[in-house]
Amino acid sequence: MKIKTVPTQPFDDQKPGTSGLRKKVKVFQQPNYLENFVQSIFDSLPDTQGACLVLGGDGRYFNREAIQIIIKIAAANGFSHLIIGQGGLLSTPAASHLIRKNQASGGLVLSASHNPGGPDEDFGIKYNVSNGGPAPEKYTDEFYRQSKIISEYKIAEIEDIDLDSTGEQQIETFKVTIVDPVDDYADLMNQIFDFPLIKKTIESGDITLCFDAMHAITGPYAKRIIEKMLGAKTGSVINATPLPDFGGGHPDPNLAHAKQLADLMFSSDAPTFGAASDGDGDRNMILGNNIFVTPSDSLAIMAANAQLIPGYNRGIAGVARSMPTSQAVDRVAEALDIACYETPTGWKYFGNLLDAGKITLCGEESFGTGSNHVREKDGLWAVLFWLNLLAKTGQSVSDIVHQHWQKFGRDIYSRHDYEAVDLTLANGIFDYLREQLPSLPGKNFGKFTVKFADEFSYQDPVDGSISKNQGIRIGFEDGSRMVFRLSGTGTVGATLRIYLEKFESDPALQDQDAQIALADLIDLAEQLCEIKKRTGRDTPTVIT
Ligand code: G16
Repeated sequence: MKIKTVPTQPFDDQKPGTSGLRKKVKVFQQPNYLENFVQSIFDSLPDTQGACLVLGGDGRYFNREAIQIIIKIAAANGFSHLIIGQGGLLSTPAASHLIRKNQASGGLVLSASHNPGGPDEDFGIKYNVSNGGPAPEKYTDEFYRQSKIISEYKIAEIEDIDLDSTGEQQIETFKVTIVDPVDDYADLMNQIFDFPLIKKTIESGDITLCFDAMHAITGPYAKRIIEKMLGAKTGSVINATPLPDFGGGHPDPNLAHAKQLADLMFSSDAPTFGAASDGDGDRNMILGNNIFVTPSDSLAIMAANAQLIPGYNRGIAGVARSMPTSQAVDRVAEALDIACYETPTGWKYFGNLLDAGKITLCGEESFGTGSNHVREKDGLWAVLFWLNLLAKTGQSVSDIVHQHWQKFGRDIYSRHDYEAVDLTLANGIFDYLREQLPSLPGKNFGKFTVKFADEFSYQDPVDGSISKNQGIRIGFEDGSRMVFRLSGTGTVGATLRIYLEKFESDPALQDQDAQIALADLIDLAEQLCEIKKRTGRDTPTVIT
């Protein structure tokens, strides 16, 4: 195989964010941009000689071209085996599973997750390590360091690989296996959940459902699993064909972006269950007939009911949530007498806890839930968990949620996002917040008295590594909390996130609209951070 060494210059903006490197497609299309980053990853790995790599993406614009380039760079860097999803497609959790199942040295997933796709939109690339999980910081720091000193990359001069036919293709000692993207993942789900029971309940009409794949990667997975294997009517999965631009939509499963589904679920024709997933299939949104389940509540409900699911019927070891996620799961952990860990935002922080067996379930407010079955959050897994729960209990989504609140209380929760904020303004807001932190504890703001105010820092209980500056937390004596963070996944300016939560133990007050229940806290957040005043905006870009 002929290998070409190409001289190159570093780019100064290849620092991975919360989940890999995300940029506009046009940035990735610059000569050598993708090549540099992939070579920087390979230069950071201890050994690529003879190694096996999993490769696939969410099908967004530039996916196929990027895959052909990566195949050639991988071959030139000594990888001997690539496992690629047919058509270049793999959901993030399916890629995680394939890495684990094949004991691959790692994987590259091409996705900008829930960000829009298309020639003028976003592309992304992330590396997952041999446990199937996102590369921890010590890796991503090294990728960035290499990207700043790179002077050449290696590329094999071979023909493009046929991505559309399953089976093996061999070029000298280099082997490419094209696999059906759904097969192995569907088998894994079948092992965890009670498929016969779910199927029976769906076929009897006790569960009616709509799953919105948002023209993204979960279309083929949901068609196979929900319609074919579990017997839901054809058409139960909507927007099921992955499109390079996601049909012009924003593949983010929340009430604002999955509007078609949200409108249906809050109408008089609502089925009993509704769900959606995102661009790369790791996020989920859960709805019932006229009810939306917040991701934080969903995690807590899963933890409280895990023993009803075959894959977890021997109990769960512990749980974890990202810091801005509501404290609902903490209450369940306390009742179950199991550990509950609070980690920074980013799925990579759950990896060590899962590997060490300290936790079984984990989740984030950003529509991510998962377990030890893979090392990524998993959208369809969460949907199947809920379907199994509905089938097993015979209850509606609304009944399950209200019973949970009655037992544990409700953590009323909302997140306000301000997108594309000018970077200098955003930094000014954070400087202003930081200045106030030392003087806040003990201060009264109407009915709220500040209990603590700090900048979150995390020490990993397994390897002792420390991650600082992970968001500003202000907690109040009554258990309410607000958190301010800058997103690590946005691609334009800064995205400022304000997370608000309030605990309500009185069942008579639990059914309130979150924005109304949190109104005082929302006003106080503005008083403390001045985002509206400083940016001149009157409302958040997105409220979830
Ligand atoms: C990624 C990470 C998540 C994180 C989310 C939002 O999700 O994997 O752990 O919660 O981004 O991060 P941020 O608040 O920094 O934008 P995804 O689905 O985009 O890969």
